[in-house]
Amino acid sequence: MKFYNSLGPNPRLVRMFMLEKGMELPSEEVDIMAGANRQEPYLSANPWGEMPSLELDDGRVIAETTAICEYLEEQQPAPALVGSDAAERANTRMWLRRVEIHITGPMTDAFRSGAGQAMFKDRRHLVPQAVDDWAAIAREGTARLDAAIAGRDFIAGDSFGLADIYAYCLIDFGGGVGQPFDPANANVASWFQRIASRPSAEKSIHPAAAAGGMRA
Ligand SMILES: N[C@@H](CCC(=O)N[C@@H](CS)C(=O)NCC(=O)O)C(=O)O
Repeated sequence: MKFYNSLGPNPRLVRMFMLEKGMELPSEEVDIMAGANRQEPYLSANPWGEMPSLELDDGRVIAETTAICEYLEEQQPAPALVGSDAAERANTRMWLRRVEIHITGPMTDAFRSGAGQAMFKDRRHLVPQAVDDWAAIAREGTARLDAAIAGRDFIAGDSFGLADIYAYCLIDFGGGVGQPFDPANANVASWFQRIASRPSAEKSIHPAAAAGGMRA
């Protein structure tokens, strides 16, 4: 297998997942700041042009972070970060979708059309007039998450897993690009610190992140 790696919260979350699993894979760096992910040879591996992706030994390429993490979990089930039975896995997927639809999706759309506009203007259809609304939707989603996790340590229940890794890496990134979560969300704030204190949180930061002033 080969992991196509780069700066960014999405590759970071797969790195954090692998660190938690104790997995190490050969990797190839792709320079997203220079747009190498939008050119050959990367487009032959992943025509969608986004990072990260995982090339399997038979040449097939899996993209989308949660699909990559689920594949890695099937290769190495322990420790279970997606779930150890069908109900646990479904519960993780439910929380991943909730976080993505209500928080991280609108947050990253607001970033690309707002603070990240210079980088993304020739890469995506941007909607600058929607930036404030997307950011507001992400804030509302964070408040809903805050209420939902009252009384428990982790997003999907009693144990740490992929939903925590996914939400943490994206929310941490948001804080560095002008969309910090409101600390009045006390449950989210203590959950965030709980995940940040895991060694994998700092170890998963890309070496180029500091230069770009990013948590990614
Ligand atoms: N939904 C995708 C998101 C991938 C994504 O947006 N990756 C960013 C890096 S964090 C990227 O490739 N940015 C550069 C670009 O879009 O050109 C996933 O889960 O992998």
